This record gives sequence, C-alpha cells and structure tokens, in this order.
Amino acid sequence: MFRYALICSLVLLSLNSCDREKEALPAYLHLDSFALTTEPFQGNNIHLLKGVQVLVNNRFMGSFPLPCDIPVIVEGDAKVQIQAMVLENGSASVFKPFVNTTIIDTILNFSPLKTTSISAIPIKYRANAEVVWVEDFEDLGSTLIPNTDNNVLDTQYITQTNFSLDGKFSHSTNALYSRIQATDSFKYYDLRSFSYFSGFPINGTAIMLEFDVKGTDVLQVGLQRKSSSGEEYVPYIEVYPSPDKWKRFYVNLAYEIAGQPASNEYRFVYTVYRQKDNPRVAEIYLDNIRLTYLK
Ligand SMILES: [Ca+2]
Ligand SMILES: [Ca+2]
Repeated sequence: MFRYALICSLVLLSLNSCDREKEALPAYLHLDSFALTTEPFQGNNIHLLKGVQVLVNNRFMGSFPLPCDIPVIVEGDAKVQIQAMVLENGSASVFKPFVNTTIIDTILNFSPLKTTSISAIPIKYRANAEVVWVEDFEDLGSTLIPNTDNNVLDTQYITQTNFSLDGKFSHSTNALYSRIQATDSFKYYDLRSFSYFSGFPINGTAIMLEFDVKGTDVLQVGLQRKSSSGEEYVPYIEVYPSPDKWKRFYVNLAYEIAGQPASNEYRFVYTVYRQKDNPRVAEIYLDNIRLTYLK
C-alpha cells in the first residue's frame, strides 16, 4: 500500500513538472557561424562548419543547420555545449558531427522570450587531432603531383586565383590548376599525394580529408592502397562539376580504412574525368587540403 502511494505521488510529481514545462515560456539560443583558429601546422582557418549539435544543461536539443534559433526552457545561467557538424562525403542534407574540432562548453544566461546569441563561435582543432597532411599551395610547392601515366598534352601548375566559399573567406590565393586539353583523347587527369601516409586508426575513428574544389568536370577522390599483397586503387567519392563556385568537402576516409591492416600505406588521388568525346577543355582548381584524425 505504501509502495503504491509512493508510485502515485511520483507519477503526479512528474505530470506536474510536465505541465509546468508546457506552460513555461521558452528562451532562445541564436547561433550563426563558427570562427576557426588554427596553429600554423594545422593549415589555414577556412572551413565549412555549417551545422551544430547542442546540449543545454546536459539535455540534447538536437542538430541544426546554421544559422538557427533554438527554443530552450531554461531561465538564468545554463551550461551550453556545442559540437560542430559538417555535410560529410558530399551529402546535401545530412549533418554529421565533426569530431576533430573542440566541443564548446560555456555558461550562458537565458530569460523567457529573450534571445541569447553567440556570434562566430570560437573553435579550434582538438589537441589530440593529428594533422597528417596540409597543402594550401602558398609556398608555391605542391605535395600533390601528376601521375606519370597522364597524357603529356595535359598540364597542372600553381596559379593565383580568386577564392570565396559561400561568400566568406574572399581573397586571392594560390591554388593548383589542372587542365585536360580539348585535343587529348584521354578522358582523365590524375594527381596523387607525393607521399604515402600510414598509421591511421582502423577502429572507425573519423579520418577527415578536407579540400576545396572548383571545376568544369567530375572529380573522383580515391586512395592508392599499398598493402603486403601489393598496390590497389580504390575509388572513393565523386564530386560533381562546379565551374563557377568553390565547394568544400569533408570526406571521411574511415569507411575505407577501418578494418584494414594497420600496416597499410595510402596515397590520396584526385582524378579529373572528362566526358568522352567532349571537345571542351576540362579545368579544375584544388586548394586547402587538410587531413586529420584523433590520436
Ligand atoms: Ca591557397
Ligand atoms: Ca605546399
């Protein structure tokens, strides 16, 4: 009997608190963008962190594209945690946490029906983020080199060009320009990382290859895998043409590298594909390559 009464009163209490929450007026958390700061060895501060996962007082509020206004039932000081998210592997709509940057953990003050904002949320790479490869072509040297199988008609070189990403980071920069000549009967042009890289986690931890691209034709990103049984090319993702606008990609290579022997070595391959019999010159620009994972 006593136990029954206790359960009843617990149920009443929880109903009561639900009612109170329904009646409470929400405050709003407004988030607009991230401002990334980097150490010199981590490359530049260009990013496309376009989404957030938010916890308020340890309650998961959800995932949101930026900018966003999140209703929260809190008053006074509250603990706010923010995880940056990206559109992984070229997805147009599905945000995934970008775990290689820090989680923002801060105290903000909220009032009913008032908006509390953090503008340009400060973010960094985590201290345990291993930066494997960075290439922005600013030193006029390229760690991405043409494959010896390419047609001699075609070419690549570092050139100065205008850069802008969704209207941000506008500046003139050095980028790697590749061209397939109209007279070339080959339909591809192949660029590879000069080095083989190894020591990647094989437990499914994100291995994130970031880069910016602008080009007239399809770009395939792949891996040249070197294992005890030899070398093999593994195509990974295709990037659709974007002749006028720079696009940034966050490619998670873990889907290929996880579960493979830890001793494998990899080169990263960018291949421009021109449609067969297309008489156009194929042109592609690459910049701001960064490859990171958590140690
Ligand atoms: Ca550059
Ligand atoms: Ca360089």
